[in-house]
Amino acid sequence: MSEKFYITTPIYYVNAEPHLGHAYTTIVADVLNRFHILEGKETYFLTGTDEHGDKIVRAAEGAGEPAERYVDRMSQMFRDLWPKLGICNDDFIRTTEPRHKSVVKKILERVHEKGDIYFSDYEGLYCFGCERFYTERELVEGKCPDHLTEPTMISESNYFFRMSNYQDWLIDHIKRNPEFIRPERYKNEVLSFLKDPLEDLCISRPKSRLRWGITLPFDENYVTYVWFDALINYISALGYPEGELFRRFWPVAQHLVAKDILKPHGIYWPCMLKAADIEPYQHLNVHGYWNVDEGKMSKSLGNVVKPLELVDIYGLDAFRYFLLREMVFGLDSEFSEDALVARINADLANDLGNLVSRSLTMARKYFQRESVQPGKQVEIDEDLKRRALQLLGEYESNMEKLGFHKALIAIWDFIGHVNKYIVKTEPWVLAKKDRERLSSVMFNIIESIIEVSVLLWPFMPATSEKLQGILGLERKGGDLKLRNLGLWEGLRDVGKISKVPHLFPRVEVKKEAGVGEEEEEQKPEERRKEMVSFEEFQKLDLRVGVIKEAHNIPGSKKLVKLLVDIGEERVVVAGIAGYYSTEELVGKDVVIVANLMPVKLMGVESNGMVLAAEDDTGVHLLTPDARTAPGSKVR
Ligand code: ME8
Repeated sequence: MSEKFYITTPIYYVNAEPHLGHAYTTIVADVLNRFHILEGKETYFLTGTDEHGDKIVRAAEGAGEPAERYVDRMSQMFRDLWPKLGICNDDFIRTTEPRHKSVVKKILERVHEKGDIYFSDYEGLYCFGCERFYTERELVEGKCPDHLTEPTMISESNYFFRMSNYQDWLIDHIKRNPEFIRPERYKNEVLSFLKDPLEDLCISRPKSRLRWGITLPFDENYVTYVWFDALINYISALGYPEGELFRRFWPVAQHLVAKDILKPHGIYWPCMLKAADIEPYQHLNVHGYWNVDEGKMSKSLGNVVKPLELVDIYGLDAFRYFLLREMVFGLDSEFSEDALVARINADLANDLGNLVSRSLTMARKYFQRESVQPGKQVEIDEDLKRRALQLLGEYESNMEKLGFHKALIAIWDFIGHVNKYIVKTEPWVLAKKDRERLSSVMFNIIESIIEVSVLLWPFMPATSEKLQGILGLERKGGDLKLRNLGLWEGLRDVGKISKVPHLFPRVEVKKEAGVGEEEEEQKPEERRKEMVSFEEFQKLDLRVGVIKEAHNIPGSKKLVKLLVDIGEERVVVAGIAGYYSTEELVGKDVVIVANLMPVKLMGVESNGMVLAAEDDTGVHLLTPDARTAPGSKVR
């Protein structure tokens, strides 16, 4: 029997349209799900919508619609969005569905029968935004820390869940299962919260105040608190208690949430499960926030980023790649369109785009499957194969640990090596004089591209499938498993190679300054400068150099710091960050102005200027057309 994997996203509130944050969590869940498919596992992926509670009632009133119609319409927006973001969820649950309501009632009955639910008078400070009571201690300057509003004093009789009964068990469980809540910072946050005695959880709302919810099975006059209702979706969707899906997938359940809902998932939910005699989930994976303009995205601030608008402009795979490459899982990230464009130009148009277009165009021209028949001797490039295997290992271990950005860095590192291999082996020269060797070289290149295409599938499914389609691979997308890689035998499936489309067009960057200096956009006739004498020209010391190191400059989107060997080592700052990745710059031959007055840019002293040409397609470094010794004079 194959191994299993079950991943969930939060079920999103339907009081507002989906935004970048919802898109990110759901895309991460999709990436994880696809990765486990590549590992050959049987997977299940659940998302959905959270539709009860005060907040929803108020949103429906605001929209002038009955709650039923409002939640149907809003939930459909989420459901419609996911396929447009390449999301392949197996189920979509709504808390207003009968299949969910009946499980909530079952759990309530069970916990009630056990004696873990009691009725009591309560007076407390209530935040309508969070839909929960706050203790004085939790408030910041008397206000709700999330909504920054003063809570309202409410006095009423309610039902309470004896969460405090499970505090010691939970502390022990977290300590014995260090990966239960991850990354570690969030585990520590929960443990630190558990240092103080847990208060029991108020799990009901009187119908006199709120009717929009699931009626308590043991008291007609109350509805269930929205969090107690919502968390149960993770098992109701699996058909708890008898469902086949529940039996198969619950033991391997993993939740994915942002840090805003750490407490309900890290504390309430495990205690609820324990009280209902259900095994706890396996992992709670917690990520940080996407911030905009240095603050959290929020409808009231008017800084909500709409995912589909970005996808329409930049394409789905570029968007998915950016989100996963840019955010370190667990930490916050600042969203900016400039950063997205820089990634598209450097990583996708340049590195991946170049590799794909040059190799597959050559493959189409020089190579078809017949060139490498099984049994025919090919010379495997051991260095490339070793790197490919190493990549496979790094990829798997990073993906398991939610280190998505590291997995992508490892793939791009490999792409850099394959690009170098092509430059070194010069297949276009071999095509004229050594067809045998050409077969071997193309074999190594195509095997590398097959590996890249498979590893990219979770992140960029359409691109991956397009690449595999060009190669005429018989098995595509998730059909190729990780265990098929590493053997370097994917070629057995390669068919007729088709025409190579342009995968990632470079995005034009408006108003970018020229290399090394700020320059206003000028009309061509204004660009022509005044004449200089030969003597004046000779004052310039132009040298050939080779880039030894390249580093991004923190806080700058445009500048990179280069260490250039021009016979001696020079630090040069260049405005090319949006056009080249640092990995790609290392090893490049360039021409520099070696006697330019030093200048400090973003705190780094630059001792020279790298020459580059700029047109509508971007900035291109000037390079001698044959290897020239570093330090050679340019005349
Ligand atoms: O909390 N950055 O629903 P919700 C990253 N219904 N992720 C973000 C984000 C941001 N700025 N903003 C939102 C609820 N998210 C409850 C959940 S589950 C049983 C009930 C994502 O619509 C992130 O996943 O407020 C966060 O946890 C979730 O949306 C909150 O969605």
